Amino acid sequence: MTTPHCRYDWSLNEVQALFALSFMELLYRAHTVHRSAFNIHEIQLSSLMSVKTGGCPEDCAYCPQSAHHEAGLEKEQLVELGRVLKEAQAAKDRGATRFCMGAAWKSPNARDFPLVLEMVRGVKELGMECCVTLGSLNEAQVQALKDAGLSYYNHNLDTSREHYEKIVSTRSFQDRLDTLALVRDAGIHVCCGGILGLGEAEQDRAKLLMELANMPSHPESVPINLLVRAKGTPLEHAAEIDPFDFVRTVAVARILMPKSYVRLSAGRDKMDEATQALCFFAGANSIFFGDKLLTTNNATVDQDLQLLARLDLKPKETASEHAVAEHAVPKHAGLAVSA
Ligand code: SAM
Ligand code: DTB
Ligand code: SF4
Repeated sequence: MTTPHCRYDWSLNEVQALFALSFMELLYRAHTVHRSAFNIHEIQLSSLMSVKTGGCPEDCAYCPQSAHHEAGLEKEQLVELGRVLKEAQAAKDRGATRFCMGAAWKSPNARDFPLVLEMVRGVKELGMECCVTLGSLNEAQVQALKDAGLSYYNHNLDTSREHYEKIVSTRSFQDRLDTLALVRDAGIHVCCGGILGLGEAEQDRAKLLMELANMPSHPESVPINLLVRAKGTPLEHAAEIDPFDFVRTVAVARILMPKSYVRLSAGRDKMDEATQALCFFAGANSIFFGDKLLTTNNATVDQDLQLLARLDLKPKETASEHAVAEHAVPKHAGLAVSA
């Protein structure tokens, strides 16, 4: 494996030119980058659990957990620590190295936040990487998560800045960037990606990926979700996207962010296996593993184990705690280092 060069100054023209490559040329280039940075036979497995479901004050058009839509979900309280740890242990036993917990919040509240910190500590004690997604954070919350040992914070940009306004009105794209900056500056790994199938144009996909790739450091984890068209949401009847366009987006993500884990995320239960195989060839090297995502179904554990075996892929065995992405400017560039 050679060390691929990471860039942080991609122009929209350059990214659009990648999307415009012939499909075979794009896949060839993405796969070449992929094998220069990773073991192409390894797939990282993350398991998901919803620790606080439904009743969210935000109005994200795609989300069944928003209180603004009638998706038929019961609003639930924060789940108990014991249940979380039992699920995390079960996820570890079936081979997951990362446990991700999601809460349907605009931002964490003072009553529940200390309990989430307990969950983070508990998952870390099991020897797993821990990721949470809790909405917007302030500096004190970020520091508390860091002190609890949090490995990753998931906070998606979802789409381009321009298209974002058509999808969410209760927060701005800039709000998302602000939380991401706090998380990154605290030294917590960033998990940040998007959703395809929100009625966006190819240019919106290019802009989303450019936004991610031009951050001061590449998000260590980049989830690419295919919209789960949940009943009762405004996007319930959104048009299906061409699976090859999904593969293209994964390929461009791999080229722009050579050292990041690119996760083939929500939507796999409706994606045929050949498409998933193309995504793995194009550079996806992580999946959500477990029968359920947050509130909707995932591909099942049995299906996934069979798929991995048929593709000669194996689960990544150890948690990749160390950063994989490098920084545009070395983190301590300002400090004099004398020989
Ligand atoms: N409330 C927090 C937030 O939005 O930041 C965390 C939980 S939220 C469910 C986490 C992410 O799930 C969203 O940012 C979005 O990218 C993804 N998501 C939600 N509903 C989805 C759907 N129907 N299909 C695909 N991805 C979805
Ligand atoms: C991400 O990018 N996808 C996950 C996770 N981060 C938190 C969520 C997918 C949710 C799919 C719809 C649901 O199950 O509610
Ligand atoms: Fe709430 Fe997150 Fe769903 Fe938006 S995506 S409605 S913030 S749970």
